[in-house]
Amino acid sequence: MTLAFGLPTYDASPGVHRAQAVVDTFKLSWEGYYSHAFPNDELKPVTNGLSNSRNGWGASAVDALSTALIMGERGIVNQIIDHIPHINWSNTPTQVSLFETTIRYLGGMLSGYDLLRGPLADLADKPEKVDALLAQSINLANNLSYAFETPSGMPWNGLDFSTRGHDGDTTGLAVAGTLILEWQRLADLTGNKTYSELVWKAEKYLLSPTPHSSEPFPGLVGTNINVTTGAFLDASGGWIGGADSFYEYLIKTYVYNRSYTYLRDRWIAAADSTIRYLTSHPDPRPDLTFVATYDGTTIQATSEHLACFDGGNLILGGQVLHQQKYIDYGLELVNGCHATYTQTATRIGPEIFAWNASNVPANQSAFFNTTGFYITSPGYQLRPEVIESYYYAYRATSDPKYQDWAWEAFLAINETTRVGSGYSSVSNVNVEGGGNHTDFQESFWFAEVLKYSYLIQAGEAEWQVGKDGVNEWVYNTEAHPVKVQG
Ligand code: DMJ
Repeated sequence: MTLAFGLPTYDASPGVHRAQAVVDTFKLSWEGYYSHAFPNDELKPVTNGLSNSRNGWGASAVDALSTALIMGERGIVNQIIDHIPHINWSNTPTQVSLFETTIRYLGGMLSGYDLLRGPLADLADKPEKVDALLAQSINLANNLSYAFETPSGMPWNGLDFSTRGHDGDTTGLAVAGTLILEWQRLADLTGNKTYSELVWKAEKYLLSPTPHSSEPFPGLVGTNINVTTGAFLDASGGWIGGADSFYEYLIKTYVYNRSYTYLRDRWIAAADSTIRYLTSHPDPRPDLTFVATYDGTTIQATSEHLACFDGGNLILGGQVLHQQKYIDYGLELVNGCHATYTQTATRIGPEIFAWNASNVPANQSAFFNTTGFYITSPGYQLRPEVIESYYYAYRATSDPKYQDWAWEAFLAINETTRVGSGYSSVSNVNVEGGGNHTDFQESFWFAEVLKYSYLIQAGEAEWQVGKDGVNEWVYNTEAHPVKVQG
């Protein structure tokens, strides 16, 4: 086996060799980041430079914690938990995103705390560093809390900590709808209900949307929201970026606490409407199923890498609710997203794709006729969603085909994105080599791509998604496992 450059030469048999290969990639990525960029946010692997796109609080380190824990990488775990007590959450020169800060930093620390207070307690060299994970979660949430001081309680997303300013009167569905899991967990761990009251006040506007026209299909709502009134500003959306994780958290927060039946029921409405109204098959490839987007009741034949979490989310819902129809539909979506990977030059799927037969670019008509889609944004930013859905598909079916698909994607990503001191986003998945290495290693490379690539090959553990719909842990949208309440 070698990880010096390019394709690792592992034994391709399933199981331990593959899992170890992913661990080796994680360690190599960590060493590059730790040598050249820690404690900044991201590594720029081509130039051995650094970046602070997430406020300079060490996003890659905090995002890597739960993966290092699950992989049992004790040395890395302790490097990260030694760092976290030194983060000053009140001080940053750049705008703070409530959404990104919640899912990466708050989610990362709470997950680390849950794992280190629970099944992985022996990985922490100093117990006081574990206590600091919760203390720092409280510090962070206290600094973020003024986001909710709006006339409606619907939060601003872009925050300026130095002036207590904000970025305007419009927020997004994914922003407001991807807070309940992390902030509820914080409330449950601390006993301080203020954290949960803030996010539930905002969530209620999303569960009972106004105006009526902003819910063009039962359970499927618009994307932009007025912060002053809590009302939706449009009726456009889908399972795409800007909206996606609102739907994801309906079922995941129900998994966290089964008393939230109204979240379950809104997820069922959204899932049923998706099956009924958004299901789409490309003309040249009727065997493939994609989920369309909508503008009101007008359907658009376009989707994204980001949306490819939807198959996994449908499968999770189907398992938890014991409804095979959602599992079957989710598996169809997983198959569609798999086709976006296997038919490109790099065997990695593009950022955005479409299948509107009357709008195919002339230079992609042959590609469209074979593949069933054309590419409208060709980059790959080390995103996890396709492998994430393979993971849920494998947990639901135990079919080793999904382990093979994840391994093939891992090898393709390794071959195309491995450069310099780490792994880089690339400009074009449909040319040999991926076009240019755009010199950026996202923190979710550590949190998500490597975690799901590992988990699907790894053995049973209490944090694995249940094969029978019963889960002890639930993964937030950044793949940080949160201990369920029951
Ligand atoms: C991650 O931050 C999360 O998965 C989020 O839900 C969507 N975007 C990235 C990964 O693509």
